[in-house]
Amino acid sequence: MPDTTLVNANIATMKPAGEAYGLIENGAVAITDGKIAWVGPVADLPDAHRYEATEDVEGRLITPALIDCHTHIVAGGNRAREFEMRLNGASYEEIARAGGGIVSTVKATRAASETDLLNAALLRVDQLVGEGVATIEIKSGYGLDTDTELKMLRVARKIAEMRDIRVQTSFLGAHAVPPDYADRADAYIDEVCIPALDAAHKQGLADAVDGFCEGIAFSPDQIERVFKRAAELGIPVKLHAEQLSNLGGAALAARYGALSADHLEYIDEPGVAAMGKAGTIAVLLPGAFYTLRETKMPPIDLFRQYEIGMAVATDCNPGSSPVSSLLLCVNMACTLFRMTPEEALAGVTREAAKALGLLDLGMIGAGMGADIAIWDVEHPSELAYRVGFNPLHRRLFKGVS
Ligand code: DI6
Ligand code: FE
Repeated sequence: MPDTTLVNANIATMKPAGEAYGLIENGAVAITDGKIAWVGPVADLPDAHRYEATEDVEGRLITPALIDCHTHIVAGGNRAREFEMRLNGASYEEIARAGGGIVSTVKATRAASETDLLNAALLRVDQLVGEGVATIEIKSGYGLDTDTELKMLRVARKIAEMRDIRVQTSFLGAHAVPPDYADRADAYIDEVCIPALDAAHKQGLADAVDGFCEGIAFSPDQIERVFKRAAELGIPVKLHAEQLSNLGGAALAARYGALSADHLEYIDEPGVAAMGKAGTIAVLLPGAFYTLRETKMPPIDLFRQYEIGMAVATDCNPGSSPVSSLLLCVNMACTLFRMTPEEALAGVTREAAKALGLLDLGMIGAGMGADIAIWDVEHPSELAYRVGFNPLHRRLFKGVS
């Protein structure tokens, strides 16, 4: 792999201390063997890196490549008709009776071939890659039977073979109670979810375990049974918690040392405190907030007060967040949640990496992976400020474009 040194860059290293964004003006980044070997002002560049192939980026902004740490990007079908029905006045019940909602995505995902699921997902993945994303998390959860959950996870792995992107999978068997187990959620957990998790683990398909802790999905007790098995298997956990109501899911996740608790509009202060103690990252999903026209904000000030790391992700899914632009989510995190542009950019880099347990990504520093985005902007606030604008100049994945 050729060694390269990028020079004449504004570098948002996203290191937490010091300058805002960890900004280095007129900087250089030296890349060796897919890793960052050195970063600092051009004037201080060591001779060893000065004689490598240098590339003048002409004052452009360099950031860590973006990380989308919460997606359901593998899914069958779409729910555009349902979106349209709702806007034509149909009620939620009417749509459900017409076979809509999450159940319709489960049906379509079960029916889809692996190739069809892959091709549909790649259209969305390519959008993200085109915006400088180099790592995505992908959940199962639209199968709700062992075969389809495994099929989704295999497709997620395949995406990492087909594109220059790193994929972290999450097993989300506890996403919804399938129609064949209506009113028998406990039986679903025991008979389907946990055996499917065991199978996914055995096949090396589950990097993490997720769940949906909500009145319309699973109770904290049911989620805890899944988390216990995850702990036995040595798999880290994360949780959709406090999206529509406060069931204490975030505190439960924190007790299991969760990497992240996600959504969190309805979290209370004890929940935030529990996350703080456990070092659990808050993953904020403004695309779902926007699509559902939610009005309750996640408590950003409490997260700041307890020094909770805040990540931002697309939640790309056919129902509550048909969003495949992470830059749009950065803007929405600022406009809808009042995060600062620096917090929002950290949310799709440094904090997103932590939410996935990938501690050698998300910052530009010696020893970190050389996943790098080069932008046609001068200052990082510009990445949060524009809507529907993609200023990506070039993306390096493991040091190579
Ligand atoms: N929370 C959500 O917003 C999505 N899943 C979840 O647990 C909804 C998924 C869908 O509607 O298809
Ligand atoms: Fe989600």
